[in-house]
Amino acid sequence: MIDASLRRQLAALRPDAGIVILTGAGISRESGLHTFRDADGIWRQVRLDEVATPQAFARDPARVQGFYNARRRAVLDPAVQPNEAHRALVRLEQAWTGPFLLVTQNVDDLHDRAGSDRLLHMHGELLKIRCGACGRMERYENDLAADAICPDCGARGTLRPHIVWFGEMPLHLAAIGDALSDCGLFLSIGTSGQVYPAAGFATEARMAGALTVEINLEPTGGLFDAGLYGPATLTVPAFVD
Ligand code: BV8
Repeated sequence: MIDASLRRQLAALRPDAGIVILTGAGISRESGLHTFRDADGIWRQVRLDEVATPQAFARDPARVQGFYNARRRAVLDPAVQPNEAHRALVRLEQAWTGPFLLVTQNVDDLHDRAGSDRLLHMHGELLKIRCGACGRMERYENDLAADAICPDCGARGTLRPHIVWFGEMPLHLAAIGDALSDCGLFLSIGTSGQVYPAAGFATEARMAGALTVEINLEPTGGLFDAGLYGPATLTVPAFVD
């Protein structure tokens, strides 16, 4: 599955080279969660500007909370569990002696549950809510009502999913930028590369001299040095092990 040229390039990586991995919804597909832009994807069923922007929340908070309540329930479904791809990345993290950072665009907690440690959720986390007025944050596993009251500041209707909506600033960009600038291998796994700034990370890594590899069901058209194509539960373990 890994061709001889890629194998040579990987073998030439220095043991102290940094690894940065970017994951997207494709890695969680085989755990039973929908992607966004595939034929049965979430953004094919719901318009993102009606549920995933600050303007949508201001206009119709009940609709937005309902959308995220359903997504929260889906992640908490006992059938939804980390898969072989999530677990392979934990093995890579544990085996690699150089700097390592796993950046996920996913708002599910499957990397966390698999045991990834050096992990940043750049688009937030479904199982957390925060108060837009006072910043209070908590883990949250239930449905959230649009008129809920913040237990700290007493504001009504300000509690929201801890999600980076379109038009909002993604999280941890400074730490991600530092890791990309000191990166020998960049892996993009299960992401269509349509959403910025994440879609620009491969270019940043390349400018730092990194080998860039895409792992996906099919090529996305991004600028990568090599690609491995097929279901993540097969390709990611094949790459790692
Ligand atoms: C920002 C949480 C300023 C939400 C998400 C024009 C108008 C308005 C805005 C913009 C514009 N042009 C650019 C922008 C900026 C905008 C943007 O990029 N828009 C795009 C759509 C054009 N970006 C933003 O607004 C971002 N903020 O820019 O701030 C800034 C920042 C930095 C510096 C200066 C200024 C904030 C974006 C965050 C949005 N929130 N997530 C929620 O979850 O409800 S993003 C959304 O897309 C998803 O939630 C997900 O996180 C993200 C990425 O999607 P993917 O994970 O890639 O999923 P997708 O379905 O697309 O692809 C799945 C892939 O998996 C496919 O390739 C498929 O082949 C593959 N696959 C499927 N099955 C498998 C598989 N692969 C392997 N195995 C399988 N089994």
